[in-house]
Amino acid sequence: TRASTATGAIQFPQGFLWGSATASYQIEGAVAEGGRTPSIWDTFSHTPGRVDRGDTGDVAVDHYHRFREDVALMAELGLTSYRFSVAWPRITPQVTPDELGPVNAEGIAFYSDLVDELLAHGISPSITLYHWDLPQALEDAGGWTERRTAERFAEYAEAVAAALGDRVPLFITLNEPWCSAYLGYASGVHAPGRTDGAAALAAVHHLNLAHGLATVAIRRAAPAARVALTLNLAWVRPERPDAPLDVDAARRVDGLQNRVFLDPVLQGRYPADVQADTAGVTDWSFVQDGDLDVISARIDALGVNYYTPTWVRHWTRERPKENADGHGDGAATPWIACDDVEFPLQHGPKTDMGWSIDPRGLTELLLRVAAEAPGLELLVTENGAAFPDEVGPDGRIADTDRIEYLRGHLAAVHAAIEAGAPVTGYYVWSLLDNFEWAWGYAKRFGIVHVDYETQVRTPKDSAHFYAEVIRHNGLPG
Ligand code: PNW
Repeated sequence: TRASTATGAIQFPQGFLWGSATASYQIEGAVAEGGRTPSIWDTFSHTPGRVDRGDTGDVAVDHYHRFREDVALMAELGLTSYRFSVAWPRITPQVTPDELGPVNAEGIAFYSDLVDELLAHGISPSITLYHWDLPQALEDAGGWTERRTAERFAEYAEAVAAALGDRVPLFITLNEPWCSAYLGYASGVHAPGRTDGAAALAAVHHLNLAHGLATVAIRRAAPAARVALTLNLAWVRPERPDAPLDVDAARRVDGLQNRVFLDPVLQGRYPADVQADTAGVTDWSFVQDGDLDVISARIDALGVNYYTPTWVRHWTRERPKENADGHGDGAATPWIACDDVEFPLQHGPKTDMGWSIDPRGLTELLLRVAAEAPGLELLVTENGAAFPDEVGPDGRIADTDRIEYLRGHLAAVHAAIEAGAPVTGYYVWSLLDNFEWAWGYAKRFGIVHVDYETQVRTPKDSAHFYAEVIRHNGLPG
């Protein structure tokens, strides 16, 4: 049955999940409460020079104390699902590389109360188990370069699933392992701030392994729950499709961003070209017998995060590298063995991140994954835009640019569904303005404005727009 009506309105399938997403360190604050110990983001944000203006998540938007107010807001907007992450250091604050340590009842209680509050408002919780707040004690022993981190992660995931799995229908193991591995260990713009390509590739594998081990552990602890993985896949385009060197650059970027995560999970193997391209950096001896069987454990859904397309071009030393992705230049790059690749600047509209706006990429990515993993359910677990807010004299925030961004990308999701991609939900990033990692509070992604002095929440026009979308289960014609 077609999902569109004849009037030009766009109608989503019945039961489509309408959500918004957040992450623990970006919103919770209360970093020293409830028995929580430091994560790598506490250490990183408190290291001078790492985060814009020295911002930290110490207070953030105080969600730890205001979660009931925030759930009431979600209910007002009509959200049917909410994706949030659990802070690992709240759950097992004493974890060491060799031992998980005791499960902290206060940590479990916070998330249990949040889950109950959501369910009481008819909102379905989707839990991300790792959105980048690794316990610092594990980083001190090597972090994701260390195999034992993956083993401890699976035990932590099992503890959360055992405590909440009776009420939580979906667990997402990892959020964007691309960021954790390459921004954390190669370019160093995210915690723990290391700049070592070999370490980053070891991190890629141990994150994949962590996902696989956790998938098995969650199924054991919570047989009724579904398990997913969220990737930030890139729609990679060669700037000159007829230039073989641009096409080869696109192949390598696609390998490092997409296939090094998709192939092991979906097919149980690492892409041979990526292993060959990076042979000068690492011998991949961190991959042990049996690992790929674990990593390819069946998942119930794949989460796709999409913000912007990735245009690539072969680079020669005649002029400075262009750097439209914000990562390609400088001494440290996340792009291993891609010294001859640049990210050409694009014309056209951009968000406050400098990310160009092109909803086609979202359609293309969803269709690609649908073709590669026939029948696998897909979720858009993040999509959204940062724009500077103009608070009007009446206190209203008329973020028409964000509304247009969302409208275009919702149409793109719908186009993918029409073309056969089994997409069952969409989560706006983000519910609230929050701590935007290396950018601190300078970038605002929320559909709800937060005054960082008073912690007052004000729904922007985009929140009202989204509420209308949810009410209609689609976009009015
Ligand atoms: C994602 N990059 O992060 C995260 O999942 C969110 O926590 C974050 O707030 C959101 O997107 C907006 O940035 C990314 O630099 C952070 O390529 C940085 C990059 C990509 C994703």
